[in-house]
Amino acid sequence: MKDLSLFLGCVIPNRYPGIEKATGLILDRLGIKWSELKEASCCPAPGIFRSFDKITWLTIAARNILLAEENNTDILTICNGCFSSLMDANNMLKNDEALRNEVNLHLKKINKEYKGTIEVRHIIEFLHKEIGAKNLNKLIERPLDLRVAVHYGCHLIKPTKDRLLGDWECPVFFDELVEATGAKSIPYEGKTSCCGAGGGVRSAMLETSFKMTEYKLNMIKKAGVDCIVEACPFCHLQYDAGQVELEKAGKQFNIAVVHYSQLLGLAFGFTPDEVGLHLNAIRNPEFEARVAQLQKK
Ligand code: 9S8
Ligand code: 9S8
Ligand code: COM
Repeated sequence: MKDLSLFLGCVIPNRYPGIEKATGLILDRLGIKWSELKEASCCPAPGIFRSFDKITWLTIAARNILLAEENNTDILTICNGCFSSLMDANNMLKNDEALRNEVNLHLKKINKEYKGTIEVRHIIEFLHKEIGAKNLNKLIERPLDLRVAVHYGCHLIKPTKDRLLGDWECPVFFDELVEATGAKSIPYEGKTSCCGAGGGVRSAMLETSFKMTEYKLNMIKKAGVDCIVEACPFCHLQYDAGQVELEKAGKQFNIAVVHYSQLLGLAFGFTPDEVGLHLNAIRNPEFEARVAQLQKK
């Protein structure tokens, strides 16, 4: 296995840098060799760029991928959208010579070439395949006996033919990793549906986007959980900042939103502040008190 270049994308550095910090903490704790992918740009976001112009999307993605090729590392993504763009672009370019040549013609203008020598990984898929839920569980010092609503997000599981992460109608790999921390994944209606942010919906149709988020939050609240766990900063933003927007319309949820890197960080004994939960718009004191209590055990 190659070392990893961590691809941050746009939302984490700009809105939730705590997720970056938490990811570094857990990778170090797991003894995984990684460094930040320097000079990377937007992946570019699949829901926006891929929908408008395929070659532009592919060329920008190829430039990001070749930065990792130059370091002889694989790419690790901690966002579903970044995973989708970089993984799909990598597959398309590896398997289609004509497309590769066309993209390389553009890259030649900056003296770069995409070769197709590395893999693109997503933190959930990576931990599940390379470490496994059972092994991860053995490393947990503070089992987090929490009730969790797992949100997969669209791009982690769809399109199914390109993801190969398991049965997408009822995927379990993410739940298994969540349960490895000692938490319990609680079923809820609409679990694999969209948070409302992606595919350009948040940018183009804000009202529709919030309707989708409200539906998800209602179902999650009904399930009676301590927090939402996702693995995508865009979903994180939609659930966290979205609750603030919904509050303005008189709809109160007050549900803590936690990226998987942060959850695993808590299970390794790092404090909520150390994993960046203090940067969330929604801070649920009951949730944090519960975490503190579990960490003392
Ligand atoms: S980069 Fe630019 S907008 Fe974003 S975070 Fe994830 S998807 Fe890729
Ligand atoms: S769900 Fe539908 S498109 Fe997506 S992955 Fe993250 S943002 Fe939330
Ligand atoms: C969602 C990314 S994670 S995008 O909005 O579909 O591009």
